[in-house]
Amino acid sequence: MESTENLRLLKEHEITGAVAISPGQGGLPRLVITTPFSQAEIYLHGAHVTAFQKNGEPPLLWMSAKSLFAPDKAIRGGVPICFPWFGPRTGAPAHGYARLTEWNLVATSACPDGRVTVRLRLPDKVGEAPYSGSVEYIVTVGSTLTLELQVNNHSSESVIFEEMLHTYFTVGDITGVSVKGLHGVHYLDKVAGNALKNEDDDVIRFTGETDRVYLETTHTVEIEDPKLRRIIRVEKSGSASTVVWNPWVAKSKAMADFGDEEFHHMVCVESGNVGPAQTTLAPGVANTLKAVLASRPA
Ligand code: TA6
Repeated sequence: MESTENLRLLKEHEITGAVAISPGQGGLPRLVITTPFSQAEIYLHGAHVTAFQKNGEPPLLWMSAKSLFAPDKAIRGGVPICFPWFGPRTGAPAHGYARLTEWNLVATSACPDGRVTVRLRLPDKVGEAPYSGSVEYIVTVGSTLTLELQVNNHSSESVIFEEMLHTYFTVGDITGVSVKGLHGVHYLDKVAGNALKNEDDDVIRFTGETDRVYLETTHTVEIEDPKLRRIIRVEKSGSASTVVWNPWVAKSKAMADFGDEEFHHMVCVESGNVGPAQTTLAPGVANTLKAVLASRPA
């Protein structure tokens, strides 16, 4: 629970009619963003965008009804920030510590065109990898949702890290969904022992657990959802890896914070730089991972 004083300081970033700040689920500080086009929610915990919905459309981001909202737990859904590593690590949290850390709220702003921008900064972690630079996350809410993860290496040493915007999208029925844009791209198939394969199909369809790390791709990906009659578009820059994931039956049952039947209504299409595409940042250099999430009627 945030202290009264901290909440008072946070509320200085409120913008009437655009940004409201209050305790959210689990008492965690939450920004509620309202624009003429959409609504969104961002928790300081993990700088986690937990909701984005365009007026008149179903939610674009998916959130598990069983997600926990606790300082030592990752939120299940929305856009978890995986940083500075992706995947499991012995003796350390899976997908890194960024999503388990309360980020600092740096600034909020409302643009004349109605879009709202929120800037957050990862506190330097004592004892963690030397990210003595600044890691900032800029979220822009409008008719689209733009996410930018900026890593600045202010140290005198190169830093090496992985990063992934692990985005969960709402779909009407996963068995009717197709994902386009990755034809011909090599991928590591994590449900086949990380076998290296080539995407031979024009579109990806889902008939079982799917967990693929597509390598060396800057492609825009589209998720076609006939049940919700919409197409979701994931455009990115500063990213060479795309992950596609649906846990299906067994993996869903194995996750306490994921409903057994929830896999029918979600798919992850994630944008980042992992594995062979991990980032090495020389001293004084910065880079930005950017994803623009959009949707249109189909
Ligand atoms: O991005 C897919 C993935 O790496 C899967 O292997 C699965 O572990 C998923 O992330 C969720 O990870 P989490 O640590 O959030 O349960």
